Amino acid sequence: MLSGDPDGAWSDPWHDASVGLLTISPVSDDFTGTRLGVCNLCEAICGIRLTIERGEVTAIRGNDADPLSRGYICPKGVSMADVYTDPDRLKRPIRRVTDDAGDTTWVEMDWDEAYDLVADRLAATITEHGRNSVGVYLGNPSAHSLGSQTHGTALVKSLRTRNRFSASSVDQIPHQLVSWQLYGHQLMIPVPDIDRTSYFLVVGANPMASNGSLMTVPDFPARVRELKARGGQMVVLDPRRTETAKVATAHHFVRPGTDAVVLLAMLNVLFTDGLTTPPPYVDHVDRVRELVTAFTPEGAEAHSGVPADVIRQVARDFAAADAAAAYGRVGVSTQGFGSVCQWAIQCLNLLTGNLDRPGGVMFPEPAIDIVGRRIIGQGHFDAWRSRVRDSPEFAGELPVSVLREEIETEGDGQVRAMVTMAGNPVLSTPDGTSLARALASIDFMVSIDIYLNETTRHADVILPPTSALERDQYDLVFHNFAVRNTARFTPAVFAKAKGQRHDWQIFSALASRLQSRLGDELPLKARVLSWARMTASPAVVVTGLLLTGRKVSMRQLRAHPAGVDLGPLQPTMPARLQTNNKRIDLAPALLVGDLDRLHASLEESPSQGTDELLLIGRRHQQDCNSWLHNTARLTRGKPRHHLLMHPDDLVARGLTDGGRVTVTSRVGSVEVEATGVDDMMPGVVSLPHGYGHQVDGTRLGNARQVAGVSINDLTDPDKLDISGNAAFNGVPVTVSAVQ
Ligand SMILES: Nc1nc2c(c(=O)[nH]1)N[C@H]1C(S)=C(S)[C@@H](COP(=O)(O)OP(=O)(O)OC[C@H]3O[C@@H](n4cnc5c(=O)[nH]c(N)nc54)[C@H](O)[C@@H]3O)O[C@H]1N2
Ligand SMILES: Nc1nc2c(c(=O)[nH]1)N[C@H]1C(S)=C(S)[C@@H](COP(=O)(O)OP(=O)(O)OC[C@H]3O[C@@H](n4cnc5c(=O)[nH]c(N)nc54)[C@H](O)[C@@H]3O)O[C@H]1N2
Ligand code: SF4
Ligand SMILES: [Mo]
Repeated sequence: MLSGDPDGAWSDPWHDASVGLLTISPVSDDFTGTRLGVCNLCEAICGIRLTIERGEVTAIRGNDADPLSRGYICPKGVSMADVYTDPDRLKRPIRRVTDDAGDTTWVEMDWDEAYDLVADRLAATITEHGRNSVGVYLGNPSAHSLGSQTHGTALVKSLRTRNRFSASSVDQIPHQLVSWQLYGHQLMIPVPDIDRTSYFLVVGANPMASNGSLMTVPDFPARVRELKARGGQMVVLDPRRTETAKVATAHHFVRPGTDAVVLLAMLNVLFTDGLTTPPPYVDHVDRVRELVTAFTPEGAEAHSGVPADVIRQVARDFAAADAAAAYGRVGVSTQGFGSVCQWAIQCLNLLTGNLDRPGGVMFPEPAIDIVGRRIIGQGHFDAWRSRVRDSPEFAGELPVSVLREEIETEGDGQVRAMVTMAGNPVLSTPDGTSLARALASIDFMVSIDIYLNETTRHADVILPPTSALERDQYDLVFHNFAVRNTARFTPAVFAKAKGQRHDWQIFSALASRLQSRLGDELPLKARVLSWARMTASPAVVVTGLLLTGRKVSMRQLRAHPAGVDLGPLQPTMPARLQTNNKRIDLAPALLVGDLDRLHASLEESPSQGTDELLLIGRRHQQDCNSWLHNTARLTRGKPRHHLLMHPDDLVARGLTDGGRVTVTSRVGSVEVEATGVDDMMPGVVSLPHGYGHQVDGTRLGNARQVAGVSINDLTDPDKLDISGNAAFNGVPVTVSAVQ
């Protein structure tokens, strides 16, 4: 347990010991001046400068002195303080109480009472039904909170359940699987060296809106302008003419879900034209040559709609460029052949000598090397399978698409209690409405979240941690994907309010209570170590981890709160490879094996002339997955939840621009306004994810400003990539006028 007063701003003795004289204290209620902070809303991790008047944030700007973000900030960063001041944000634990009439109210409780209740219920479930009867789901902001990284995963591990789930399996598992297979570590994911490249191929990503992902690239717009100014090209493959496509030198429509054949056909062109120059530490190049002979540009055109000439030209230009970087993101990882796509993208970079080359794709060397030091494990696949569907795990997690059936199917190993942390799977995972039904039926659920949302409303107890401006931050994850090597530690701007807890304190308190209830399963030494780990603050953990890296110390970081520049990305291969033999197997059996499934799927292409359209997702600059819909600043203006479709597709169905339509898939149907735009590829429609906030006519605390519909009431939990990742893109739907 923690010693000291958990209500104090610095509650643990370790913290005070670590910071010494260089501590920047959180601002007091009457503080007027500026303070540096960091935006944790997306992967760009922009440094920000807050203007504070008498303790209130009056303006947020980008920090010009930040060596990575260089003064950039987007509209979400400007709104960061809106979350801090939001009266709907939860600050005390609440418990759901249902009266005899079935009406629900939420009652505040104190922390100790809440911790005890949660620990009692989880421990009782485990004692009665075994370890796997507790399911865990980690949402996206877990990756953006230091405390969650240092203490949250430890709590999850201590539960020792196989029913672990996260937003990763609706996002980037294909990248992780491919990196593990090729480079020996799931997070050894090369990033485009955008500042030095001359040819940037972007497949299924929209960094102009998303600010980049698995590529920490603040100020993407300026970096693209610079790329074009030095004569470089950016070529985009996307079924929508996106914000990124509009600033590209070329954009080509691709039929959703068919990128694998396009990318494999590009490899085919490299081989037939003799354009391959792989590095000496790569094996089985000839096997790849054989495998791609079946994928011709003409065949790819028939499936994807990308002209064969374009496929040839892109492959040739890519190989001829001084330095080229191929990059694919959510559009190509959340589809049926996500892993094949990511593999083909790596092959494109490797075969043209662009891996580990300045201007190609490179491996960042963060001050805390989460890969090389194995702070995060290498990865593994199929060490166990899900009970009902027999789906393999990856890196200790099962696909979240199987969660509903694991809760609803009776029997040994059934999930009877859930822990969710910083997530909203009811809106963010396939067939969310059915998942909501399952969560409503569960014996016990606890959510660690700052809002009452579509998911946490099913919890028995919600434990709300402090929000981002109240806690220390060091990006353990995103420095590993940054386009430049930098390091930055940002102390909390505001003191934790009385009666609040940091997320790491919540994890620590729950872990220790669970341990005492479940008995002394661990030997004394392990218990002492785990106590030390769980009671040391995140800042102390970071201080220690920085020591191991020897690139920069906590003292230096505290002296330079804008961040320390560690220079441009450098070649590190093959020394840094995490494979046993320090070589890359370009044709691993697991990925090659999936080509059979690809061939089979090409045989059964959908019949032409049907009424079917293919549904894809969409992100807007002012959205943040399913949250931030409670801030007026980010939600005003034209509604953006509409179904986008090509005007010809509207006309063909007798629909009018702006009219209400019913969109129906195998899984469900939604009613929404349709907008005709020729930015859509004909035959393709798009809805953003993270909407669909209306619940029984009442708005929850996370979204009083907007409603919309949830695209994940249409997406299909049966459609998975080989990695277990959900296939969100290319969902067959029909669209008709609302009757
Ligand atoms: N159809 C479709 N679905 C998608 C996607 C898509 O492209 N198409 N994208 C997918 C992707 S890439 C992702 S990452 C997922 C996201 O899926 P999730 O992670 O499940 O959902 P979020 O909307 O990010 O939910 C974040 C929750 O964390 C809470 N929160 C915010 N800050 C904190 C904090 O500091 N601590 C705690 N404890 N809670 C906090 C918010 O209140 C919110 O409830 O959605 C996926 N779903
Ligand atoms: N503003 C904002 N920024 C965000 C987020 C947010 O919600 N809002 N979320 C953050 C998160 S969690 C993530 S993971 C990142 C994601 O970052 P990105 O991947 O850059 O974002 P998306 O907008 O999902 O881009 C996916 C693109 O793929 C296209 N696409 C869809 N289907 C296909 C297909 O079959 N083939 C091809 N080639 N393209 C296809 C879509 O049209 C879209 O343009 O963004 C992060 N940043
Ligand atoms: S791009 Fe915007 S949301 Fe992302 S970190 Fe920067 S300011 Fe925050
Ligand atoms: Mo994501």
